Amino acid sequence: MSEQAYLDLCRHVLHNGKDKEDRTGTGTRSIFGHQMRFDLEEGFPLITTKRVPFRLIWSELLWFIKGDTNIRFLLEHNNNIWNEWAFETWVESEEYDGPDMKDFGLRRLSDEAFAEDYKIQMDNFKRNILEDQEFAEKYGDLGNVYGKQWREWMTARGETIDQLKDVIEAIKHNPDSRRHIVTAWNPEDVPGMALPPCHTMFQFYVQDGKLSCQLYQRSGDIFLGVPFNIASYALLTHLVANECGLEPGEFIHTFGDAHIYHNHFSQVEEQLARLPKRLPQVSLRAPHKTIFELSYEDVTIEDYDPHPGIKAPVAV
Ligand code: DHF
Ligand code: TMP
Repeated sequence: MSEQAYLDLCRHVLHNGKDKEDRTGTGTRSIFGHQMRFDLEEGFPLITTKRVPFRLIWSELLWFIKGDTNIRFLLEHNNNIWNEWAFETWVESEEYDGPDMKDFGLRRLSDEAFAEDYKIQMDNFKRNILEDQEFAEKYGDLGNVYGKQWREWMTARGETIDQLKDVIEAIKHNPDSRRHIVTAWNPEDVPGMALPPCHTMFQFYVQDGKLSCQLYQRSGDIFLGVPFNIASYALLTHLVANECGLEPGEFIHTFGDAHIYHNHFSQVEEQLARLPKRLPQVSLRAPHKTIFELSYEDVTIEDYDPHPGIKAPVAV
């Protein structure tokens, strides 16, 4: 069963990982180098041992596919997963004149009065992004993150490369190629990004009418981010396969630093005590549209009957 690969990773890191400090000051238990395989014919790999909100995964992927890097699109879809990284740029700017938000990621966890101030500032920020176009353009943008690199990589000559469109054309016309690669890691742009890409590069592979995808993820937050990343790339594989007249094959997930944050340990234990259920199915309502014509309503998840969600704080 596909999900077992994920549960095995959780157990492996919890028991055999080494404790390691990290940028966020939270602390992690970590390993370096790991690979999981998901056979997409067995079902759609949306984790069932806790509820994972598919609508957030699909709206984020749609945002990448559209080449968008501004959280406004996400907020319009009631998706809050990138807020903290845009908010950080706002509260560090000269224009911000509210209470000091330094280290808000950690402070909101231990200081209740601060957490209230933070919530007020974050709610204001979100409202401004949604209601004020100029503010959104200035402070909603995360830099040249995934969408920009996938769809509009800037060349030294001042031209752009649409990596996603090119790779789809190449899969259609030269399926045996070993060069079906999209990379989000643009070293020139990394310093200007709110968060350098975690899912950095992926490659497609065609065999026996099936399309497989392998992702290299340099850094994986096993409890929060990784279930999203698995489902996101599995969905991307379905969408690209559909467009190329292929069936989905395997999703192969390769990691650099795979870690569990110290404040996620009890949540991981709780999840590991549960038994996986049958995997759901993804359904494309408009199979004849190209990937670039899809809208939010065109993709749904069916027969998803997970265990309840488990909350955990995200490290900023
Ligand atoms: N930073 C860290 N430390 N870990 C991440 O996984 C991460 N992911 C990012 C940006 N920065 C990150 C983008 N993706 C959540 C999931 C994915 C994600 C960001 C956040 C998250 O908090 N998921 C919650 C539900 C959130 C909600 O319902 O709004 C979860 O329980 O899965
Ligand atoms: P880092 O840039 O210091 O590696 O921090 C990024 C953190 O975010 C790290 O815990 C990995 C996590 N992450 C994911 O696991 N998946 C994602 O898609 C994103 C954006 C981040």
